[in-house]
This record gives sequence, structure tokens and C-alpha cells, in this order.
Amino acid sequence: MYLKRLLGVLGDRRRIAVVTHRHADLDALGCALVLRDVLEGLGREPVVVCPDGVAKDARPYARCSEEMPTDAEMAILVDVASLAQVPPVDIPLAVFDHHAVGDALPGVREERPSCSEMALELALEAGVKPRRESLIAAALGIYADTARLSRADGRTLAAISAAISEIGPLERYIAQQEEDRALKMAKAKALARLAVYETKVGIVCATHVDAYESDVAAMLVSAGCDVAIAASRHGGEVRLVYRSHRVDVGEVAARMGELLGGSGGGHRGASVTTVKMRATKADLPALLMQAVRALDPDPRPLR
Ligand SMILES: [Mn+2]
Repeated sequence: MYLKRLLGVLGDRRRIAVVTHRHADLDALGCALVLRDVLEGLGREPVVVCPDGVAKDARPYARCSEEMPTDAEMAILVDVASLAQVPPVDIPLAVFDHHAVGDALPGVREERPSCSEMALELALEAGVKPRRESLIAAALGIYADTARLSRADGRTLAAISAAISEIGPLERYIAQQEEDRALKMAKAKALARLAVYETKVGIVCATHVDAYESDVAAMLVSAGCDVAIAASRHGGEVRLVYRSHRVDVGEVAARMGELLGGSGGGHRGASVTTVKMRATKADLPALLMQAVRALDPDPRPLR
């Protein structure tokens, strides 16, 4: 299905650059690695090129060069809809992409949920077994581009199913995507300093950190807090970040801003109060208590 079209544009060229869009994401990289394996299986000499490097979550699978090889006879652009997404290339171009709308180039362009699944279908068609690393990147690429498979159709699931049969459940690779040590420390400290209250608006969780207050507040809401408040100090300023799926914390942040002589506001579910004040770390729990009392004057600490 794809093989004939691809072979048609390749002709008898041997040295092929498989080029992702700038800052390749997992789908671009997975697609490129599987395509490379297929081309190798067909007796060509492919090289994967990732202009300007790869996105953070794709870094564990970045087996690619940032520079174009000087001797490539053709470049196949993968996961690339527009030529604006790649640096200028002065050799014959082809495309292997899952965006129906894009610059007119020879090759394979079809509206599909991900580029990686197209490459996996191509591998099956060509009778080539991709490397394990390529299968992992492609499966993660499908998972990412389909918003955790919510946009997957039957063909997508068949492709990822074949990959997972080889590499095992994705859980181990997703868990491997390590967070920054600094972010992990901020989350751990936030948990160590956490105060939890039952209030008339639900469970309110309050804590303080040196940085990553938004990530910390989001973490607390995903853990089940109805309202999360994360305090932090930045220069001569104290920041209270609010998150909630239930309570209009935009209004709460504005009210706290007035109360403390600062300013506050934001969205219904995500907001912030900032106050110019010299505070020490030891002052933050009392400020947080004020913020909790703004939600309910009589909060009951959870023990
Ligand atoms: Mn993609």
C-alpha cells in the first residue's frame, strides 16, 4: 500500500536521509527510526536526521544526527506537513507523512492519526522487522499523537498491538521518562509540607515550595484535592497558585489579592495571587492558613 509508492519515488537511490521536523517529537522520531529500518531491510543506506535536535520526551530514543549527510541522494521528510518545518534541503525531496494537508511533494501523504503507525504498516508490508528501540519509539509516538489512543482507529490499534507484542506494555517506557530532579524534589517537598482540610467547598490542600508551584498544585488536584493552593517566594514577592476543578478559584485569588494588598485573578480553575512582601519560608504556613480561611472560615484539619 505504501511500499510501492515509496519505492516509486526512491528509484534506485541508495543513500537516503530520513529527516524529521525540527525538534522531533516521539511520533516523528518513531516514524523515522522504523522507516530507516525498512530502508535498511530493502538494501538501502539510510541515515536519520533530526534538525535542531529532539524534544525532551523523545531524547531517550534520539539515534539521529542533527546535520545532513553530505552524500545523501534524496531526503524523505517524515511527520513534516510544511517545508517550513525543516531547514532548506538542496537534494530531491520526498515525504512520508500523516497530515493530509501539506506542501505538495512526491511520496506518501495520508490523513492518519500518527506517522509512526504508517511506518509500522510499511514495515509489515515490506516484511522487515524493526529494531526494538524503533518499535518502542513508534509505539510511544502513536500513544502521544493519538492523545493516549483516543484518536486511534482499528488500523492504529492493530499497528500498536503488533509493536506491543514485541516490546511489552508501554508502562515501563512511559515511567522511564524521568522528570527533572528539581521538579521531583519540589513535588516531594510539597508533599512533606502538605496541610489538608475538610471545608464547605470540599478537600482543600495547601503547601509551599521554592519553585514549580503550578506543577505542584496540578499534582494535588490530580491526587483528589478539590482545591490546591501552593505558595512560593520569588524575589520580593509571594505567590499563591490555585487549582481546582470544582471551585471558582479565579474569584478566590482576586479576593485574596485584595485582602493581602496585592493582586490576583485568572481562570475559574487556575489562578494566582501575587503580593509584594518580604516573607521568610516560615511565614508561608500562616499565609496559606489565611487563604484556606478565605474559602471556609472554619476549616477542619484532616489527621
Ligand atoms: Mn505526528
